[in-house]
Amino acid sequence: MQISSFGNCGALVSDLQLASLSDKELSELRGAFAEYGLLFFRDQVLPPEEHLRFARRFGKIVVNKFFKTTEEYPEIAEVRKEKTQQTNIGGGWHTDHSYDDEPALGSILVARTLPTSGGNTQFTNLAVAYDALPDHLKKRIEGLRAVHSNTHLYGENGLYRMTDLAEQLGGMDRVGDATHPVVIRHPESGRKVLYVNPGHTIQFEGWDFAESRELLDELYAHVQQPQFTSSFDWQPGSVTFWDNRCTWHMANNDYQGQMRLMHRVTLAGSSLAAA
Ligand SMILES: O=C(O)CCC(=O)C(=O)O
Ligand SMILES: [Fe+2]
Repeated sequence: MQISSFGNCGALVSDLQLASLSDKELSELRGAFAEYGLLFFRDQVLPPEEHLRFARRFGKIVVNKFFKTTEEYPEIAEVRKEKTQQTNIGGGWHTDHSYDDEPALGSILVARTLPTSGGNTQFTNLAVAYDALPDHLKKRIEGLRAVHSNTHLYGENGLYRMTDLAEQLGGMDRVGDATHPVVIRHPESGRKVLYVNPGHTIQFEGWDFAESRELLDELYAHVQQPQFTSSFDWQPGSVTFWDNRCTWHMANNDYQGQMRLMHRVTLAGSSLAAA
């Protein structure tokens, strides 16, 4: 097993097959996951049963409340864009499930059908971005908590409900909010992480919306700088495993007229403690 850093965020793991990991490889992989928060794999043979088996070896699966699942495997969410659809899933920066009290540990995404070009996924690392924050911003966010929601996306009149993705979504009655510390201590790496994201964070607890917006925008501009980000070019057989506690991702929507289908399994996490 070889691990090399990938762009400015994440690592490419080679010389291993996720479907036949030894216990030793699994423990090395856990170490790499804690260190990088984002692992890329190429040339994997990972049919749905093996996708689920790998996920279960790593942790407990949690099912997304809104995406359709595959017919056969209710624990695999379909990230699907048909040729005729304009809108894609996850097309803006976000982290998965931060609106839950116990946000997902991570997501394992497997490429099933890819466009001939485009459809990269971009990532950014929130532990590195936190460390690089200017001191005045670190001071301003110390001790704050933020509200994370999905109502503005998946609720009645939510953003996604207004798009041509609507018929693919369920769970309108399952919307809800959670609050988390703005700077968390990562449960495995022990690092401080900036835990807000453009998709789900709506405001700081006890602040008004406009005031929150201003500071959130300042933090978001910092995190999106190229020195913290990578862009992954999917190939048949590619797999990505990201840590939702310390990364953001977004799926590029630059392949109109072509289909793209990914399978996602999400791992359950725990409540997040302030750093
Ligand atoms: O399709 C992608 O590349 C990522 C979509 C997404 O946000 C997700 O699967 O969580
Ligand atoms: Fe996502």
